[in-house]
Amino acid sequence: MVVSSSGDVQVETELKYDRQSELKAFDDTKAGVKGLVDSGLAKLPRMFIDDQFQLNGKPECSNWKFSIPVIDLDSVDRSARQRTEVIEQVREACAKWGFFQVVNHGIPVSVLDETIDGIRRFHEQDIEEKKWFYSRDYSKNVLYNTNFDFYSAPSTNWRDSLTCVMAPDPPTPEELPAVCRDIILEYSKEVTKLALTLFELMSEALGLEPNHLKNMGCAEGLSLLGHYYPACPEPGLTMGISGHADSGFLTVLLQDHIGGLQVLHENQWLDVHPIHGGLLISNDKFVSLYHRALARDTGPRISVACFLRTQFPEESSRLYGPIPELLSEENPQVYRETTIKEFRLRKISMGFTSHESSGEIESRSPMILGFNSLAHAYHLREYLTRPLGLASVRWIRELVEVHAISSTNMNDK
Ligand SMILES: O=C(O)CCC(=O)C(=O)O
Repeated sequence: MVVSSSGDVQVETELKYDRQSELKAFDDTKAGVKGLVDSGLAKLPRMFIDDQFQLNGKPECSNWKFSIPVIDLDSVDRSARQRTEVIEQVREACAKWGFFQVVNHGIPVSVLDETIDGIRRFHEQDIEEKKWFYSRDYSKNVLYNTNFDFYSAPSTNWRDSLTCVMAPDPPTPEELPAVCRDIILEYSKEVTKLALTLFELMSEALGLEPNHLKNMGCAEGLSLLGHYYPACPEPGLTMGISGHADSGFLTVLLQDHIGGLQVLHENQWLDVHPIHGGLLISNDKFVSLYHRALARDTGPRISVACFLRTQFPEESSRLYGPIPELLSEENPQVYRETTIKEFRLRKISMGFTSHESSGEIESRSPMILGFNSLAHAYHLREYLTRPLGLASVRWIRELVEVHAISSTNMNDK
């Protein structure tokens, strides 16, 4: 065929592009994004280019009008009055944002700094040492790779991650990478302690007994993800982590000073400026916030996400659904119950990028967008099969009523 216009050239190039082969060749190196950067690349390989981000990304949209709530946990055990004040702050932050920063949380800053350094050491060690951990077998407790949804996502994120499943069945110390073993064990203990405090506060914020969420098993499973985002030669073309909402009960996120994390609030992407010694808390109760991390031309950026989630055996027939104590005639059940297996399969098949790239967010009806934020609109579909029962029953009910789809989905067992 004679190519006579730039349009035709484009079509021809598209036809020739074999994404799966490019992915496979990259995956086979086991060197991750860090390996690419070390090889001295100046332009982004095609597999990383995120067309949707270029169209919709508007990366610099921080807005001074909003600031993410910062909650000081110092006074939580001082007096009943001070505890009540903190609980009220938690309730409001969870309901309005689904995301807040905590300071004076009890984890020494030296532990936070060493955790970041440990994750850096892992990713920056000799490739021959690191390769042993490279895997896509998520039945393993410890592994490293580039993107969990690597082969299914429409574009690859500029990020490598070390995954360590620390509870309920922790790896033996020897299974953890030697360069960060001690600090991963120590940080996991500290995060679990903090999570128990937060679950108490959240239970009380819901009007439940302090131990309610703990007794439901919310703090039994812990996965730690140590992300490494190398400096990117063309940060306007790709994402560090695509927009998503977390699927566990609670996430505790530690980030270094580089920045790049953004949350979607009232239809705007807001920068989450790092606070040294602070931790970000995101949860699935009230609102589960849509967030993402940009690729930056400075770096590496390091973050450590700890997901408190259920870890019952995948085959367990245990059903998760709305908390019975929160249901009433005024607040009837909106989500159907589901098993962990069903939920996981759905999450894996959706990946991160599918929501944005499919245009799902952009194509919401004006009514939904007007009703609340884009983040909420995104959650509508996911929540209907969400098993954890921690969502705001009242809010979801209203949203579902607006779209009159409640009964269809409730019956969709
Ligand atoms: O690196 C970050 O700041 C975000 C990480 C994140 O969103 C995740 O691990 O789910």
